[in-house]
Amino acid sequence: MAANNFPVCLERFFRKKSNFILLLIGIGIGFSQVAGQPLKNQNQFLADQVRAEMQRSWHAYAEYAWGHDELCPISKGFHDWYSIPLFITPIDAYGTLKIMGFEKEAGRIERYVADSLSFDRDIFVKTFEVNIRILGGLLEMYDLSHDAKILNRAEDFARRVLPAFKSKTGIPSYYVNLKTGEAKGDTVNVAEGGSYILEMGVLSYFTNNPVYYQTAKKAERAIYSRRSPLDLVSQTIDIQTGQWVDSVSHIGACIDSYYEYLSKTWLLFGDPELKGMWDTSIVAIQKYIADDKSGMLWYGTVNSQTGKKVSSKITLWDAYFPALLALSGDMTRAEKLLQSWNWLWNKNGLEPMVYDYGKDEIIEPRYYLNPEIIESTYYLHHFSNDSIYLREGEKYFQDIMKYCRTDIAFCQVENVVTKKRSDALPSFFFAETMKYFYLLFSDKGNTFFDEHIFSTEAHPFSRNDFSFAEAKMRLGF
Ligand code: DMJ
Repeated sequence: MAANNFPVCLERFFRKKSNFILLLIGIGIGFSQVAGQPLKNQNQFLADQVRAEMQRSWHAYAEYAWGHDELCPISKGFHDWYSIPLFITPIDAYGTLKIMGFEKEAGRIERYVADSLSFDRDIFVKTFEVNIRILGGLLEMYDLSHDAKILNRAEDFARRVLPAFKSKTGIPSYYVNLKTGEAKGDTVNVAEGGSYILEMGVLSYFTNNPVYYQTAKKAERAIYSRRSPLDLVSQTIDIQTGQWVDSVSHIGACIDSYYEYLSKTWLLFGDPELKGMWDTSIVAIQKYIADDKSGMLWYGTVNSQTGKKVSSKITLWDAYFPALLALSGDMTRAEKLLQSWNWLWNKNGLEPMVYDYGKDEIIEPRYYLNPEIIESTYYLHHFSNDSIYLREGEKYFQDIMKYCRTDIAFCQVENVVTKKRSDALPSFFFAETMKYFYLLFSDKGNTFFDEHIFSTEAHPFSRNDFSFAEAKMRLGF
């Protein structure tokens, strides 16, 4: 009976136009729930998974390597950069733990830094590396905790690094001794010479002392003023004579964060001189270095004086550049370039350290858990809101889970083809790789992006904490 009457009911139902419209709306809502809801859950699930993996790896560090610079994730030992440990992994990891809500773990780091850590050490440290990891990490720690003791630590550390800048050009030496202030190493690459201005600017702002910013700015000017007539910098410079040691120019490893900081320093503090440097540089980069190869966009290496192409080798660090392009408003090139990187990642499931796009050949097959492709994926997802970036990021995460996960944490891979592993876990995995994965998948990611500028080591600084007018006075520009 009921079955026979059913079509009659339907006919009556559809005869009423309003009922029909209601039905269409219902189907629409149903569809959007079926299509939209699982996607949202999938991203939330991924964010939770990243968070759980961060916690697991952090606990492994705390159990096997506490107090030391890095965890050895296969042998369950530790590795120190110098004869005395500097607590590099915890300082780098702090912000990620805090952003993910691991208050207890972050609090333990904060207390150790405030009460027990000393930088009064007779060791020569790499000026660039300790600036981006230690000073950047301490400043992020202060920005998130507002603990005055942490700011004192950061300032104490910066004072120990400043003697490195006492060269004839103002570009810092490769090494500086944290106790004696002795500096050594007169040859540096442009990234090592010109990536201090963001951290030093933040410190100047917090301490109301322009000396940090001005010192770093002098180095920035020293490099920029030696650019070629084509407005291109070379890769390596002598910090005493100011002479270039080579004549290659590119946007990748060994130059990368110099460009990054021209743009980001302008965005965080509003110093127009930095904007001018960036605007001039990016025009030259697009004119001479951008390279279309078989429909794919890459950025190779050219001669800085002639602009002539000298190499099509790129490194996995170069994958930061789509993020920088997106940040400066060039989404067309940013998206095209990131698709080249995505293609390269998917050839092997992890990206090689050095690749020749001209020859389609892997030159260095290592993958060291680097964050740059994930960083760019996060930026591009933010600016485009295109879910393709979530799915590409998901693939990177799955591959890292598949090839780099150990029973206690994650490890580097010596060869992306054979997937041979090595017993090392760099601090930037905690500071950057996991942070960018989490922010990409998490609901928080979009707002967080708008509110912050990330350092080259992914230490975020809250834009609200820095007014342009105050910066002008405190930084002295
Ligand atoms: C990080 O330490 C920083 O991002 C640096 O600027 C270069 N890349 C490494 C991680 O790959």
